[in-house]
Amino acid sequence: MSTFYVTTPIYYPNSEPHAGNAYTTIAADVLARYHRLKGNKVCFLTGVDEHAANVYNAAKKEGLSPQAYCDKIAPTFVKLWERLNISHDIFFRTTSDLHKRGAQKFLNVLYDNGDVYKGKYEGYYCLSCEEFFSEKELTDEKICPVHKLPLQWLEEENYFFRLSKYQDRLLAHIHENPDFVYPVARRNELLNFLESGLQDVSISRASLSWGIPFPFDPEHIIYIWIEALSNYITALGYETSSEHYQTFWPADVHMMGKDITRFHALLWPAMLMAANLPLPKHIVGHGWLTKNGEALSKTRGIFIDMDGDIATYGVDAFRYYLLREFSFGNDGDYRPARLHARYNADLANDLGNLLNRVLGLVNKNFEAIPTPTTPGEFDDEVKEMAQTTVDKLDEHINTFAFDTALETIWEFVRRINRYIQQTQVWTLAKPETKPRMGTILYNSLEALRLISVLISPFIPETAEKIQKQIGLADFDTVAEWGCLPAGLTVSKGEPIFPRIDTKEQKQPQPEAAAKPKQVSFADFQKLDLRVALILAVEPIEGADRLLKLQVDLGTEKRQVVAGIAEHYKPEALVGKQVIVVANLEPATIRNVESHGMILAGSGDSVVLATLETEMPLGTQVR
Ligand code: ME8
Repeated sequence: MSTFYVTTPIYYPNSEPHAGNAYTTIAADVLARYHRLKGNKVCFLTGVDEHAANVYNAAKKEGLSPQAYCDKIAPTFVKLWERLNISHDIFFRTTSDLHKRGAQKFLNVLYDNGDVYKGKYEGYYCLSCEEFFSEKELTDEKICPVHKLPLQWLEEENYFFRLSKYQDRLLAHIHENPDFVYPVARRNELLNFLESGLQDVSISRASLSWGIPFPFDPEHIIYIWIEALSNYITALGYETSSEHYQTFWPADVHMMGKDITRFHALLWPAMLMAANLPLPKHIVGHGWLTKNGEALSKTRGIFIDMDGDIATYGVDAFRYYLLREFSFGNDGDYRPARLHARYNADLANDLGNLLNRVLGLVNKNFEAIPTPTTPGEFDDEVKEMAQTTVDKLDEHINTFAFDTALETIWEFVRRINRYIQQTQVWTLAKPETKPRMGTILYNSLEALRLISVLISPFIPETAEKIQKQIGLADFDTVAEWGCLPAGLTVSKGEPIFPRIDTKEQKQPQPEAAAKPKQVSFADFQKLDLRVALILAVEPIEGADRLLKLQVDLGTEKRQVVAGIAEHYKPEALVGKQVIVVANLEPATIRNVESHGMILAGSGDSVVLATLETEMPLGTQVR
């Protein structure tokens, strides 16, 4: 059995956790759950980094000892992880004895191996980053580039770690292991930084009292980053070289935000080299979650209303939105309107309606899940796609492309919607076609079972709900076609994602938008609205908002330009049914001909208009 060890950063408990911490932890949770699904032995570590100056200061403000303050805040992290269905195996606290003893042993090893020496340090220090900044990184104001707060000038007799000694080995390691640091942009940043030269780092503080004392000089406490990074081994039982430690070290994935990739990809590996320990396999530094373009920050009080959004849309929709909407390495602006749109389009419509529709047809026409006796058109294509979906998903998860991973599953979801449509299964209830109807419904349910397995790392509650509705007694984790037993009694099918209309959407448009003039019914009838299928989509060079779509109207194919590029990725559109204004005068937009218009709701976000269930192409919409 393979092992898989994944970690999140240990977060500062200077205040309660925020959505940025949740983002990293949900991503790590997906990896942990995915590897458990594959039968791997998993250890998923998260925790809190308690010996920080910002924790000390926050405690002081509240008149509490730092320890009492940590004891108050640490449980708020555990509570959030429970709320978000995080499946961590260890919640680690750096004030635990296990960590203190482990960190001291690690320091002794570095010292004994000759990589720690005493010297003098002076420089500008950020108490929130717990990091010195060199003059060349700063402007005249000496403000922290991350927190925008004034830096402190510190001068101290310190112990130093010979980081510079490892420069060449680090360079070689990153060059020889192209997948050591994800994504590529982060790897390039590190290589540039490395090439400009590494300096030794100070690893002790004489002026502070809140921390772990040096084993060989108790007047000094261990610099927080050195202590914090060592949590990845101390939590496993490094101190006693426990069986757990031997099973799981080196880590497979250290997951984090881009702010701290440098510590993990340079300082930490150098420390491990100095202690003759193996290096973690992947350092993954994702982008910033922003609000109105600004980084979330406990220090600066910029928050996302996680509680409100989870209360409205549910935990799974929140998890889904975070991982589906943003490309993992890049920054992403959190927009409730987009969460809303994704909820209704991807979850309620594509997945929820599919389940509902299939269960409805089974209940109406059969006593239980029918036996597949009558293969027919499209069956093999669907089965093949099931396998390619499983394979592609593996590839995307292994490269931390969570958005593409979800899109891959949703392509399959939409394929099954199309399968229902193409086979017109609801018309097959007559005795002579009923065996075929049963087979199509069996295949659709098997696809839904498989989909429930594939989505389970991302949206575990939904996965279980689907399997329960299909009638499976225990959660089935087999991601292979053909495992669904016939004869199960399916449930009535309560909607797993009931459509949600936000207050804003129900409210009439503001007065400012003058009331449109009434039109006669005859005028309305002049519009020829038709159901169409999107066949292919391309961006239009030089037009960020526009996409060029090829659509099938049943009787003919058309090219249409639509201003939806900021709201839909091209690959997410292919296979969708939309409503087209078919008799609109042709127009040339940015040199591209457009023969019609696609209908969409257009407010804060843009959401395509669709029919509640699919209909034959070319059907008139009135
Ligand atoms: O740095 N978007 O702790 P921390 C996305 N204790 N992720 C974000 C984010 C945002 N806006 N803001 C924070 C520390 N994060 C150290 C770590 S590890 C040995 C020591 C996430 O509480 C992201 O993972 O400041 C980032 O790296 C981490 O929270 C920083 O958490």
